[in-house]
Amino acid sequence: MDFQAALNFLLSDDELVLTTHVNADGDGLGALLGLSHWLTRQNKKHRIVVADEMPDRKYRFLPGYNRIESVYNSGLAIPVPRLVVVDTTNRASDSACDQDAGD
Ligand SMILES: [Mn+2]
Repeated sequence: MDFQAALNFLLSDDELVLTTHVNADGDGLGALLGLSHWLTRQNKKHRIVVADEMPDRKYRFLPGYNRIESVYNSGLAIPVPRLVVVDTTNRASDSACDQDAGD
């Protein structure tokens, strides 16, 4: 996906769900929250979701940490019109989106 295609994807009218790999670490959370900050400035509706119970509280100083939602063991099926997975070299099935794997 080239830059313009990525920009078009991010700025579409659909709500975005942002996530990262399990055991979210500083680079994953930083990428999530940095993207979230930019999307907020674009008035772009989005959610930040992780598969972990919650990210390590040592990262709670990061702006936007309180906006992170957990789907850990919730069985929660959230609508995902558009998904952005950051900081992963693995398949998306290793991230929060595997909660609905097979659907
Ligand atoms: Mn990472």
